[in-house]
Amino acid sequence: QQNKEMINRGLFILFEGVDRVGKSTQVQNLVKFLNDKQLSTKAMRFPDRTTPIGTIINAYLQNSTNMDDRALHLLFSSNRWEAKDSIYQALNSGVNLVVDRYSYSGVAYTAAKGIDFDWCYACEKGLPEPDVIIYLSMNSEDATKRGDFGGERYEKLEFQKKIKDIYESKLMTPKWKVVDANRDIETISKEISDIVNKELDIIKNKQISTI
Ligand code: T5A
Ligand code: NA
Repeated sequence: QQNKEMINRGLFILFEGVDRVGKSTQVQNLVKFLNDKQLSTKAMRFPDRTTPIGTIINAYLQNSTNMDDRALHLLFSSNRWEAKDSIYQALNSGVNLVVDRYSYSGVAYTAAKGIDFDWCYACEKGLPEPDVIIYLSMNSEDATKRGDFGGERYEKLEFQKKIKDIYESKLMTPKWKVVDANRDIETISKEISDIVNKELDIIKNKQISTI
């Protein structure tokens, strides 16, 4: 017990943004940066396609199944709830988590289909809240020109613009760190590691809040 209180909890760092802005690339670089500093850090991603729920989501994303929009939304949300305990476990044991998409992706992508925003948000309430949210920003035309764009169901320009609008007009708060993603990978990584370095000291002993 006493020993446990001496461990600083891990930081919950989230990357958000539309398709192809470079989230997975930056997650990898930040995990490496933190581990190189001897700060134990793990990557996590949503959807987690490895669970039974994730398998259903994956089939949908690869255009091989159809599903009601709300049913799908609840699966994406469940896929986060089923990870809740392991998120707390990691943070409470001092492991930093660098997470690729989370609740805000869930809300933005479903609301962009025309489903009520508050309904979309409600399922996320009570999940552990990220300490730092890094939003990778670039215009949709440029994002769609990046590698492999167009392979999955949501990768259509008009839909990407709607998602971007919901992120930026309804989800973003002053706390979000907006990073220009239309630069070379190393420049972006440097800006992000500077942001995270600052937050490491500020957030150290703050309680984990919920959405
Ligand atoms: N979704 C997700 C929901 O609808 N609801 C939910 O609740 C959740 C969690 C799958 C889909 O599911 C939706 C959102 C998605 O449509 P995913 O598995 O995260 O989500 O999607 P991915 O296809 O894996 O990833 P993204 O398309 O979002 O791409 P990333 O991770 O933003 O970009 P990344 O790093 O893979 O890079 C893309 C390409 O660009 C290059 C890379 O080498 C790569 O080729 N690149 C750069 N090129 C030039 N300059 C840079 N700075 C670059 N950075 C990367
Ligand atoms: Na990705």
